[in-house]
Amino acid sequence: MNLYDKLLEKKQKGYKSFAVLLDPDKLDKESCAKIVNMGVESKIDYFFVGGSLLTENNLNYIVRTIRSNSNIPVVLFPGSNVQIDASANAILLLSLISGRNPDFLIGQHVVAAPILKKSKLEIIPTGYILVDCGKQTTVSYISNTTPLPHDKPSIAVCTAMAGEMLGLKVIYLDGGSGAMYPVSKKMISMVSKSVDTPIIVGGGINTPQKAMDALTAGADMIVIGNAIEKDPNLLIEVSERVGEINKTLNIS
Ligand code: 1GP
Repeated sequence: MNLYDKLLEKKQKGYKSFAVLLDPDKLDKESCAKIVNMGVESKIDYFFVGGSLLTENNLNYIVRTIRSNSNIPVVLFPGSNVQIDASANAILLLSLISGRNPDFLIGQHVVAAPILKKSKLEIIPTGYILVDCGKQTTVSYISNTTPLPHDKPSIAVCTAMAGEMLGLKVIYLDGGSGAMYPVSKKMISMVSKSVDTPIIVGGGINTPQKAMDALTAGADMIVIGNAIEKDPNLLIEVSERVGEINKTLNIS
């Protein structure tokens, strides 16, 4: 079963997933190995790899390190079309639908298409909604797009519905890396009720409580990057909390 079908099956059963985002620019060999080992121990669901702007040419090393030390799927979360590595398992093909910059809606994808076609990567078409979460983020600056207002969940709902109608398979609500606070519970809840796609939520989740808030509001998957780089033990705590929710559902 491919990753998307598995994710859909999990969603239908109410099962939650936890992805740890590794930003290749922020990790050295030692910290990468440490987080990968912790992810294996805690049985996290996915490693996401990527960043809005990569300067270190480290992507391939990170993907290989994860692949050779674990069976946890590696999903590319690319900031641009140069962040493709065929040795990963899948790629979120992000269309930045909260923005109005054609390059991030379709342009980058045109350039990436022939490379992706030749790869064996599973392509997961994703409607990426960037939400204002208290400060300007790299993704907002680099993509030259305005984030969706934090307190306007109805705009997020309409954006997610349009994305689903266009055929996007996943909706990703993102406050951006290192956001001051996460996407609101209200927005997550309203979006999750308005579309049938799996909902991924990330950006600014830095405590187990914030992770739980996003999941109980309706996220099918949460993504944490920055906070785990700062305190890798958060990976264990969040993983335990996600496991507790899933245990109550009595599914494998
Ligand atoms: C950013 O959703 C990811 O695109 C994760 O954000 O680094 O703030 O956890 P953080």
